[in-house]
Amino acid sequence: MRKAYINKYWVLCFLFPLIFSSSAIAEDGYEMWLRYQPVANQQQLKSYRAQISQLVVEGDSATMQKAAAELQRGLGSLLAKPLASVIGSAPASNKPVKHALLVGTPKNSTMIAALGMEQELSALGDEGYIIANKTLNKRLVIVIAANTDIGALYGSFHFLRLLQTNHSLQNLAIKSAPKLQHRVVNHWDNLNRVVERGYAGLSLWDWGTLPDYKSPRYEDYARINASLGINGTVLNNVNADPRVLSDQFLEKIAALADVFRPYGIKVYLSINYNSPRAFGDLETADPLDPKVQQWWKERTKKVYDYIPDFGGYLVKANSEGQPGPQDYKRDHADGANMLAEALKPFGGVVFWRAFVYSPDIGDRFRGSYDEFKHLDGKFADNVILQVKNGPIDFQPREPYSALFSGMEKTNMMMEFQVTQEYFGFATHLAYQGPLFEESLRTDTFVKGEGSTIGNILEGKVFNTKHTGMAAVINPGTDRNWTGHPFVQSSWYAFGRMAWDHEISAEAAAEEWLRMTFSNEEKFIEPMKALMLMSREAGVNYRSPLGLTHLYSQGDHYGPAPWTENSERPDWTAIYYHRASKTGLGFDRTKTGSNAIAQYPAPVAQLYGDLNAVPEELLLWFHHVSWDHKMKSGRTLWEELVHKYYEGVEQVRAMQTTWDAQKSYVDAARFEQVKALLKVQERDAIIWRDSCVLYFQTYSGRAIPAGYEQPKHNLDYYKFLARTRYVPEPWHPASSSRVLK
Ligand code: BDP
Repeated sequence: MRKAYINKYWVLCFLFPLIFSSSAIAEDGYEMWLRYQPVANQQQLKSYRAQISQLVVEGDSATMQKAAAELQRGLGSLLAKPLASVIGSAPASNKPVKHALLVGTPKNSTMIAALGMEQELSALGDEGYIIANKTLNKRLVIVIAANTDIGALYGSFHFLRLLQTNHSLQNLAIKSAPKLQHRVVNHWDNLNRVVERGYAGLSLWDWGTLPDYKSPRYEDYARINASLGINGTVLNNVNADPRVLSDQFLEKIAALADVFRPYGIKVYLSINYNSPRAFGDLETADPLDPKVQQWWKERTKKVYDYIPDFGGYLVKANSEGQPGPQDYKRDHADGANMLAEALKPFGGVVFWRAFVYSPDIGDRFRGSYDEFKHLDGKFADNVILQVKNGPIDFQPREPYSALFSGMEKTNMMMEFQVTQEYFGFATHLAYQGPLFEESLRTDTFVKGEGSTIGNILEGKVFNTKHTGMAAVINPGTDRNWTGHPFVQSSWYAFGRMAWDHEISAEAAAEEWLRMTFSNEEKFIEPMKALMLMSREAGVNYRSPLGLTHLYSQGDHYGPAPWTENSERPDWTAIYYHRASKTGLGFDRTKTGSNAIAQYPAPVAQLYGDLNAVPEELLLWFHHVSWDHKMKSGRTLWEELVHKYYEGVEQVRAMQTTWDAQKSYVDAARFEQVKALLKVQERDAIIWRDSCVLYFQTYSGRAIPAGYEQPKHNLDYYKFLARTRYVPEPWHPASSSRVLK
């Protein structure tokens, strides 16, 4: 008796608070931003409950079933009570109960049809939706209406977001449609499940157990992406294994495509250009050879036999040792168009990567523009050039890739990187939203003011047929998908900006924080500031003022500005910073490589003028004297030191901010982020001291008084770099690193 009483007592006193107080729940980050925790603000909860009395989802397609399931799961949990629901085949009447939430399309829902929304919906296309308060048969209702089922699913996720972020449900008049067509995530997953530049465990795709076992993670992965409106996924690494097109793999890939399909996500594959040879079928992969063309037509048909709605191929050709059309003296357009022709009958597209820089070019900055500019207008209309945001390679800050303003007659899409290859892997906190925003809002002036990268991508500036945005993401078997919990935020921001490139980094950060952690204002404001500062902090302690690529070859984690030997000069660090006794930086003006001539005149003028170029890009374009006066009044040397020290101070400020959030965050995630910020502080100091001491050997100037002096000498930091832990088993640098 007594024992039973005690048990009940324990349940009431201890388990209940554990279940209902979000800060006390042990969370592992698996749910990402789809946590659907009960609305904490009691007044808000009451009003939501009053405004949503019943869920009516008409239409019984797989997609509508997913929308219904997500709403039931999400609303049931947010409102902390099961919701009365009518799901599936359309109710005969159009008399909803008061405060019903109606979800559907005019085609599959009698109630939505009765509202006569066709006109309003017509401008929103195949993926857009409306969320609005309406009156139907004198009853107040909320509708989520779209032209298609997938639009209704996107609207459902948006509606859940409104509650998750404590948005009012009154005067709702939301109309939303994506600004870009192809909103794609790229996985750099090898078929042996090692993820290139991944840092969050093994590949999600368990090829060994597919197609028979479909891990529940596959569907959760689809939910996460669909909640952002992502509609494509490239499953495998751009350094592609040809086996991915074999029947054995296609059967497995088809099983994944089946899971993703109801969520509107198409599967794409990275292909190896030499596949006809690798399969042992042909001696050549020359795109102008009819046998090669036929081979690709047949293989592509096979792909569509397995996956009828297959999206297309992503291709890294003639880049970093990958095969491509140039091996047969053909150009990139020949190569891409051959694949485009094979895909065309099925509606597929080619994402052809512009990340190409041949070893014999003088300035790598110029590389991909010089490769592709003369091919403008030569690509088939189902080829889309996938261009990294900057001319080099996902550096903490880059000026924009001149291809965006240079290729007027070519479909182009953006390639961003969410995985933090150059940003401290999954160890450092570095929200990438500000980088994406900066890039998308950059004005190229190519057709006058307002020719921003975002508008170019949208097809507003050059009027191209296909539009899109891709990001290299890093999810793996780590329970929280991304390693560092905050890498999730960059995935989130990417997805939101792929939907609407005008969404700000700040808005995306706020939504993510509210959904991922807490709606408490006292938490949101400081944490938003922390996130918005985190990218700049990473720039400051790594490569301020337009320095770039101060890494050793292969290992992109720690500092190695002294790297001077490699197979290629542009795989060293000294190639990029060009430090000398007189100054620092890469002259890309007329007196140097003249790469600035690749930009439209207003941009070339701005970047080419030593006194006008934005200081954060200074050393990208100019070799600058150590005594050059900066806007702050400091010399270049003093400013450089200042920035490196500022970066470390920013990490310390991030630590202080985080420490103050203990009461708003569950213990597991709180302690994890706290510990990782400690590592980040340690690494930031290593970056700062390595770089300042190294550049000092050229500047010959002292670290100004008032800054804490490095604890060790330069040799110490060089040794650290040689013995560093590199969590990349795929990369030669991690095994062949030797003590010399
Ligand atoms: C670089 C990475 C390399 C990728 C390459 C690419 O270091 O691992 O294969 O980009 O984008 O950033 O193809």
